[in-house]
Amino acid sequence: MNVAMRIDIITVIPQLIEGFLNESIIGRAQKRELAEIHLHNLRDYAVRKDRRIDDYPFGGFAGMVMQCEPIDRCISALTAQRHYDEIIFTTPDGQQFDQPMANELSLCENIIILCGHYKGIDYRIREHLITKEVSIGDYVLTGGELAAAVMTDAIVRVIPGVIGDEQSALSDSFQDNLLAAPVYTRPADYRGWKVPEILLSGHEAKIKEWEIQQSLERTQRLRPDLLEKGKR
Ligand code: 6GU
Repeated sequence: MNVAMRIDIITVIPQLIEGFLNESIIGRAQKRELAEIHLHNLRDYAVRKDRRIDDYPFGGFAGMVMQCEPIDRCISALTAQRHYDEIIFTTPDGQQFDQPMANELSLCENIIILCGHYKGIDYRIREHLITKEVSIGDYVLTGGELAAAVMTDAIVRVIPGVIGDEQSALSDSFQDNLLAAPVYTRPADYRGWKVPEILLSGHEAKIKEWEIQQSLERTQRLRPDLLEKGKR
């Protein structure tokens, strides 16, 4: 019996992630019990009466820093209930998130994603509690929530059964370091813009060959770096 993968997201702005989780493919994955995603408001674990979870940095630097105690209390409450395979922190200086990482994380039973904010979190949390630091790209977001949403989406979508057609996730762009071939639907001729003849031929082997060739050509032209990556 398969149990749903569980993702716990710790954030100061749960509303930012909430809507997206309950919609479309990710919402359906949860209803079908293929994935279980829980949001935790870090302010519920605040130790101060004003529910603040940040404070001034030692050393007189600019900005605010998320304190150890609320984060430790929240993570401890979770780890007391079950084992977590990874405790992830979203941060622009983390390891770059990509398809192989999404695939790997989708095999986990339980993961925590802690969303970074302000100038960052007290570094001791990163040293003692975090097992993996992840960035979604070389740009800076105002907080880790969108990064957590991006990661959750990519992870959940490769869980077997989440996407209707099992083949479909495997034939994605990036899944084998290749960009996907173009796709078309009816009508075969729209304003004189024609669908490639081969796709209408019904010749399965030739169509497959066309798809591979298109895939290679587009990768070579648009993302030659992926072909290099594939060789490693
Ligand atoms: Cl994970 N967090 C923030 N704040 N900015 C980012 C990011 C994460 N990944 C890319 N930019």
